[in-house]
Amino acid sequence: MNTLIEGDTIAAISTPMGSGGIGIIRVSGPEAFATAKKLFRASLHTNEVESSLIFDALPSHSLRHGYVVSHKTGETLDECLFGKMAAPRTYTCEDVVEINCHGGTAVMKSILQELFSLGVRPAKPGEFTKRAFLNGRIDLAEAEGVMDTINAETEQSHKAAAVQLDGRFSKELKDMRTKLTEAIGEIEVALAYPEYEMDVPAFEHTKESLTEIIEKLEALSKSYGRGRLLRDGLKVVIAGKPNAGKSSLLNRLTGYERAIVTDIPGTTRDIIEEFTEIDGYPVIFTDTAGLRESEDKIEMIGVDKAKKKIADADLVFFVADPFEKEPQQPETKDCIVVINKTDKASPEKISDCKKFFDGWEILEISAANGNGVDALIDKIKEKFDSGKSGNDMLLTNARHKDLIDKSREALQRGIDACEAGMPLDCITYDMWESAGFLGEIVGESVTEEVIDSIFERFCLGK
Ligand SMILES: Nc1nc2c(ncn2[C@@H]2O[C@H](COP(=O)(O)OP(=O)(O)OP(=O)(O)O)[C@@H](O)[C@H]2O)c(=O)[nH]1
Ligand SMILES: [Mg+2]
Repeated sequence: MNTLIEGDTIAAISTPMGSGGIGIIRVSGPEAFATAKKLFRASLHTNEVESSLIFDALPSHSLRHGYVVSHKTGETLDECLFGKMAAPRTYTCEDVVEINCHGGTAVMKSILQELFSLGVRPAKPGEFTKRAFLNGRIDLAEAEGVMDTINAETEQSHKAAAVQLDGRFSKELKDMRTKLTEAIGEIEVALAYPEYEMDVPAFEHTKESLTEIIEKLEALSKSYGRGRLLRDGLKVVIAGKPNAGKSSLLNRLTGYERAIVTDIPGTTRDIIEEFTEIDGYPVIFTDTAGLRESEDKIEMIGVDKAKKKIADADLVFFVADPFEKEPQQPETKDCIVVINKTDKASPEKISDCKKFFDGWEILEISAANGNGVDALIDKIKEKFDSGKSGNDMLLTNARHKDLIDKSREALQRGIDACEAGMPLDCITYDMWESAGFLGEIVGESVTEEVIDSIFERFCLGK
C-alpha cells in the first residue's frame, strides 16, 4: 500500500452546507461498512441485529432505504437512503458508504457526530480525491480536473476542465513521455555500443523527435492564455473619472442594479466585482472608484485599489464623459476608451471627446439606453476567441504551465548543447529531466508537499 495513505476511515458532508433537498454524507475506509451499519435500521420495527444482517446482505453498489438511529440514545435521526459500495470500484478505491439524508444542516451534523463518536475521523479537504489519487484510480492532473469541474461556473469553463478530468490531457502527456523515453533508449544504445558508430545519426534522428515534442509543448504552453481565462474568468475593469457612468455601465452589463448610481462624483469608493456569464464564457466585471486626487482618505484608498485592478486586468474599459470639463487620458494605451452618454451629448461634444482620446481605440455607448454596449460585449468575446485553435486541449492550470515550460526548456538546452559540440550524454540528462517535469504533472515523481498543497485547495467533502 502507498505509504502516504492514512488507512483510517474518514467521513464528511459531500454536498454544500446549508439547507437542500438532500445532503450526502460520505464515509470511506476499511471501517466504513462496520460503522455505518451500527447506525442503520432497515425499518422502524427492525432491531439492530436484524438491520445489521440486512446491511451485510446488501449487494455492492446498491441503495437501501432505512433510518439512521443514534447508537447512543436509540433516537431516530433521519430517514435515509444508504449507498453501499465495496472496494475497489469506488470513488476512493476503498469501501464507501454514502448516506443520502435530508439536506438540513442540523440533521447532517448530528449523523456526522454519530460517525465520529464511533471512531471515524473527519475527512480533510480533498481527502477523498487524494485517496483516489494515492490508490491509483486517477492521476494528479485528473484530480486537479475534479477540482476545476466542481468550480466551473460556465459551460466553457466546464468544457476546459473536462479534458483534464476524462484523461485526454494525461494521455497526451504520457504519449510525449513515451516518445522521450524511447528516444533516450536509442541514444543510450548508441552510447553503449560505440563500435557501431551510431552516435551521429542518432543525434539527428533524436533532434527530429525532440523538435516534434518541443512544438507540442509550445502549443500547450500557448493555450494557457485562453485556458486561464476559461478557468478563472476574463477580468474586465471599468475605470475612468468620477461620474463618467462606470457604475451605470456595470449595471447595464450585468443586467441589474448592482452598483449605486448617483450624480454625485465619487459615489463608488470601493471595488465592486460581479461574476457573470457571456455566451457560456466566464467574465468578472469590476467597477472602480473614479480616478481623481481627493482629500478624502477613503476615496484615495479606493483609487489605489482601482489602479491595482487596472494593472491586473485582462481588459480595461476606460469610460469617458463628453461633458467632463477636465478630461483625463488613461495612463496606458492598453485599454478601450468608451465614450458614454451619447444619448445626451451633441455630435460636436462627442467629436471633441474623440479628438481628446486620439490614439486610443474608441467605442461610443450610452449606458442609459444600452446603445453601443453590444460592441463592448463583442470585445469581450474577441478576447476569448483570440487564442482559439482547432485543438480543444487547453492548459488551464498554472502548475501545469510551469512544468510544461520547464520540460520544453530542458529539451531545448539539450539540443543547443549538442549542436555546440557537447557529447550526446548531456542530451540524455536533459531529456530525463524533461520527462521528469512531465511526470510531475500527472503525479509521478512529485513530492509529498506538492501533493498536499494541491489537495488542500479542495473543498471539504470532496
Ligand atoms: N444621460 C446619460 N446619463 C448617464 C449615462 N450613464 C450615466 N449617467 C449619469 O451619470 C451620473 C453618474 O453615473 P454613475 O454610473 O454613478 O457614474 P460613475 O462613473 O460610477 O461615478 P463614480 O462612482 O462617482 O465614480 C448619474 O447621474 C447617471 O445617471 C448615460 O449613458 N447617459
Ligand atoms: Mg460609480
